[in-house]
Amino acid sequence: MFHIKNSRTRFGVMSQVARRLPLFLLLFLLLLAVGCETDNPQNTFAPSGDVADKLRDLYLIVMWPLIGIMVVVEGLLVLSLIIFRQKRGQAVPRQTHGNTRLEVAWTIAPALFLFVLAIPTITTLRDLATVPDGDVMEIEVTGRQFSWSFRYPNEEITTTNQLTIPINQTVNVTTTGVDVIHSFWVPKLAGKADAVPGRSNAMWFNATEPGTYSGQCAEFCGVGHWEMTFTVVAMTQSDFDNWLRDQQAGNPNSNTSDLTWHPEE
Ligand SMILES: [Cu+2]
Repeated sequence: MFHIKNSRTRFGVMSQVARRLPLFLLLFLLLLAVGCETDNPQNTFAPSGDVADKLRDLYLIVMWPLIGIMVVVEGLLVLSLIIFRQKRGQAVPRQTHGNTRLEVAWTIAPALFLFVLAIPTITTLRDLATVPDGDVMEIEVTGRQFSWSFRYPNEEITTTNQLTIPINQTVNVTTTGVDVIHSFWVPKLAGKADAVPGRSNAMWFNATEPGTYSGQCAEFCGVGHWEMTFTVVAMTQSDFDNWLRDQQAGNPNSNTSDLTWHPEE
């Protein structure tokens, strides 16, 4: 057992901790900075569609005030620890219990804050639940152990593990599963839609920039869950029309893009 014998050893331990503090802080900042990498193919902070944009905005609207609150609360806590710490030879201070006015205040303040936050949250939820007016491309998404199929009911084609769409086109996916619950997720484009056997969920999104977006099953669905990746390829309308014509003609070379996402690309 380790005993702190007297105040001298205690201060010795403290100064050792203090000496290593910069190293710990540096390590902490390094870990924090790693999270800022924006090239990640599934980075929700670098959205490429209107839905993912709205989700990121909502996240930031909530995040910044929360960081402010954390700094104030933690700052007051640390300041109190330093200012009111026990000093040598000091008598036990007057003990107080409860402060009605203060308690009412710190109950009402967070309630008000949550109420204010509810406004952008509900607005965003309503926006995302309503498919925008205009031309909508319907896609029937089916998740199975362990792949995805995408049926285009109006275009009468089906693809596997790759969903090709035109840019700036509202896409409405209807998801279902055939065996267990899966979840359709393309982080840079939209949120998640569970693919549940026996029922269907719907979600709309679009891609505002051409590109290949990596998606994956976001619901653990068995031993092959890790390989349930897919891509959404967004292309210009004319490229899409060509692709679609090839698909409908049954051209075997038309769907040549890799079916799974390769991180090294
Ligand atoms: Cu899965």
